[in-house]
Amino acid sequence: PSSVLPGFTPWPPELATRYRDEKCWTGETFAQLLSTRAAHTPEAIAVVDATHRWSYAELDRRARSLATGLMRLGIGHHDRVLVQLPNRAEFVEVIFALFEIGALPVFCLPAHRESELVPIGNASTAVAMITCATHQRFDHAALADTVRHRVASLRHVLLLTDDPETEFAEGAADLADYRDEPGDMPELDAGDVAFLQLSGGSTGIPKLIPRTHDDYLYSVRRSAEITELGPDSVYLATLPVAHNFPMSSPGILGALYAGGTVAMTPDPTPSTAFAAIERFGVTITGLVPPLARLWVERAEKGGEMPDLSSLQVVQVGGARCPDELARRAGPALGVTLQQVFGMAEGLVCYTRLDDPIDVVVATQGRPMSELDRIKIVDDEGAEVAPGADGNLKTQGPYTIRGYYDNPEANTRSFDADGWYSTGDIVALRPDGNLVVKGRAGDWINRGGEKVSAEELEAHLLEHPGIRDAVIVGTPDPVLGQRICAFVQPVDPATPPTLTTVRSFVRGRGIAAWKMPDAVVTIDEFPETGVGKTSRRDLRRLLAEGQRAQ
Ligand code: J2J
Repeated sequence: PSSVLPGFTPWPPELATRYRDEKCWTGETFAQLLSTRAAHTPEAIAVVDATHRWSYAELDRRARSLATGLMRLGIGHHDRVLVQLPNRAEFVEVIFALFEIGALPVFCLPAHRESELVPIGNASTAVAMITCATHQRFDHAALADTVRHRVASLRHVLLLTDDPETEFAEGAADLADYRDEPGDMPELDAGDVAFLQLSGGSTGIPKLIPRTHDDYLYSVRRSAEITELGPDSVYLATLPVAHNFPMSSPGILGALYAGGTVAMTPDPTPSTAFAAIERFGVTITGLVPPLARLWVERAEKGGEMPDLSSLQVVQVGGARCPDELARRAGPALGVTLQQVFGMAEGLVCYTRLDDPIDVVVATQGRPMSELDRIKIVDDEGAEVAPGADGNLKTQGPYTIRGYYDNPEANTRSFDADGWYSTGDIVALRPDGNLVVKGRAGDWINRGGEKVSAEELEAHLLEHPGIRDAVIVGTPDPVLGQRICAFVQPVDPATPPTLTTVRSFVRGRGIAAWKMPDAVVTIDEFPETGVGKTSRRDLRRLLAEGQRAQ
């Protein structure tokens, strides 16, 4: 099948030709990548976790086996499938099974709950959901059942379980029952969409990011080159692997591209992750700044500790890494630090492994491709003076030209010439490296997890004791930003407390990282002086007031 996915915005033909001529887009699909590796180094270890150790041949056979079972269920080309799995070997098996048949994984996070999963399921008109029965004592089978009832298109729920005796709700089946004898796989086009990634901090209709085999494999290949991956590399998936960063920068796909090994850990804290590093001989991993701080502090403390000597590179990204932390990280962990500034929509910047320490400590690096284009503009769209702060826009061989089936979001984020507005405020140094200064958009970056102010406000407005609410990101030494809820109570005599607000929003089924960190009661919201109150101005005002305290 070679039809174009409806709702996908392709690159203009002349650019597509250029990206092919320049050998960015090579025409290889993910399924071909895996089968090539399996043919060349069948015995090499592709994936390990606490209980699995699969060679490339084994992974390839498993992926085709599951693909065959999924086809038996009627899942096929372009069908969207919600995938909500923690960091375990089966994640790789499942996504490659879907890649084999041209079905599109929609990458959900284990922390997502029904408030996220239902809109994602509906926006993608998903036909199936693949999740685990339980994870960290949470009943994902029950969650999937709720999602199935609220997403009309969802026909199948497949559950990964460690216990073959488990009984599921009606309409759910054991994933293991679909591991069939591998059959023939369809021919696929590398220009086709391979999966849908999620954009951080979306409000309303989720912004789904369609990535093609061609464009994504290019970003994976360049990332693997820049991080110098090879057959001896062992990448530890520390962050939730559905995130774009551990998936592709270079992430698990980079490790597989290079013929190396993917190691999975479900728990990123030093006690578990350090043991995994020793056990699997991990050479590289990626962290968000708060996690990097935990690791650095644990390593600096010294004492009895697993052997980390295999570790060569630690990447930090997803949120701004404080210079002070960047300076300590390399020596503390005995590694080369690499800063990564990327986005699921495309553009990824890296400091290079041989960059001077000043660049590694104080910048978020430079685009990975010669063909990436960036410009930094003021609020009127004019390019700023060299070195000045401005809004970052980008386009290039692996940056999308539009969200999936979302004209409204596309009007906001993409201009007629195909420039994507990242929402990031950055400055370009004379040496070509970018420094991330902040966000123009209304979402909060809480240690790498993105939270839409508007989305959380909408939840709070449902609270019977809250008349109005404004969510603001306030500075936090560890997380970068924390979530502060300004609330105007219905009855000032009994204002809602942090505990009651948190339990209320938790009850609404949202990801735990979106919980407010603080609640500030306010009698009246300040006017912003432009007549009608703009919530964006209001947020800015409250944030400034909070900072001044
Ligand atoms: C400051 N802000 C950063 C950084 C991302 C690699 C690495 C990260 C992501 C990611 C990714 C930052 N310093 N080093 O997809 O492939 C903020 C910016 C950006 C947004 C994107 C990858 N690294 N950010 O974090 O799609 O605001 O991707 O626009 O989740 O995170 O978020 P996301």
